[in-house]
Amino acid sequence: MKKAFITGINGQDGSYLSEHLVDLGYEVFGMIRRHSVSENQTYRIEGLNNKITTFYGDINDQQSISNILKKVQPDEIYNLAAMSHVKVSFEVPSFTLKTNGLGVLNLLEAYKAICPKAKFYQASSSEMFGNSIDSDGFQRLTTPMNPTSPYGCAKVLAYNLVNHYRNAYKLHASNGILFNHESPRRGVNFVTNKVVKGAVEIKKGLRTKLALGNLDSSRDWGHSYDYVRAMHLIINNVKPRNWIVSSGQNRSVRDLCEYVFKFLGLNYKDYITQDEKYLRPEELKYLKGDSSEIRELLDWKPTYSFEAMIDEMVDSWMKKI
Ligand code: G4F
Repeated sequence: MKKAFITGINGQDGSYLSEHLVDLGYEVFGMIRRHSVSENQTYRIEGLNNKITTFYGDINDQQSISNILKKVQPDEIYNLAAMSHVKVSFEVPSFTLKTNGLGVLNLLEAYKAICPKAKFYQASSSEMFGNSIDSDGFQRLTTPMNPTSPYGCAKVLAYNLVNHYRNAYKLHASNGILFNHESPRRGVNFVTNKVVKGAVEIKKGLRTKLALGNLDSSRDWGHSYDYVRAMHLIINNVKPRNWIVSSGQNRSVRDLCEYVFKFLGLNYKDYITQDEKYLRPEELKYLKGDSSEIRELLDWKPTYSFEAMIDEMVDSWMKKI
């Protein structure tokens, strides 16, 4: 039985990845950062309670990582732990750099010292590209990285550390550069789930307006379920390397609002307002990823369209509210 260790196991991606690996017959271990509201921490992985093993730890706490790796001796390490909100990273830049940058260094050091034969996956992000776009309108591995947020800067640091540790110490370490990916398990302060939840509340007469920030930015949105399957393919490729995972299509936040409200029989223009507090000091305006390599070489393809994903999210909120 192969052993997988996942940091950030209780997040959106961690929960889908755990389910996928349990289904594939893995023994799954995960690290959870202590939080004052304990029930908020594990609701995404409650269904897996007796199928996975979790430990308290923190990517900023070298000792906790080393202790867990010594106990588990994993075959595969998935680093999904991060301060994942781009807007919040402007407010806590130092914490973001520590966690998303130096935290990865802590993990790489422990991995190199304790279980160097394991394979390593780093959750890299399309936020690293900032506003660089190739002339054909796509971002790919060769697109320059010009991050536009503390979050993006920290992810570039981690990306380079993974490349360096792979080259210097011959570790099987890979970066998956994932474009935005969503699901009903997405945090409600990310724009997709915020819009879906807000629109359902409006539909049910619980509110009359929804305030957003920039409606003109475009994102390449896929489903987390599809993207965690890519993580497993990436870590199991014979040769460690970097990959792009994306849908290859993009839509603006305005398009998202239009689709969600229309689905509910509403016109978004009657309900969406703009509030400066949701604007970012520097905005990443446009993301569209070229994932042709992973499709051709690892036979990965998404099962969800944008519409199917949003419909699932709407359905989930209609049942919950
Ligand atoms: O949903 P978002 O907050 O996602 P963002 O910033 O693109 O980051 C996500 O994707 C990255 C991959 O590129 C990940 F690395 C990262 O961890 C995270 O998963 O915002 C999407 C867009 C932005 O342009 C933002 O300015 O939506 C715009 N937006 C407009 N109004 C809003 C809002 N975003 C949020 N969160 N809340 C709003 O009210």
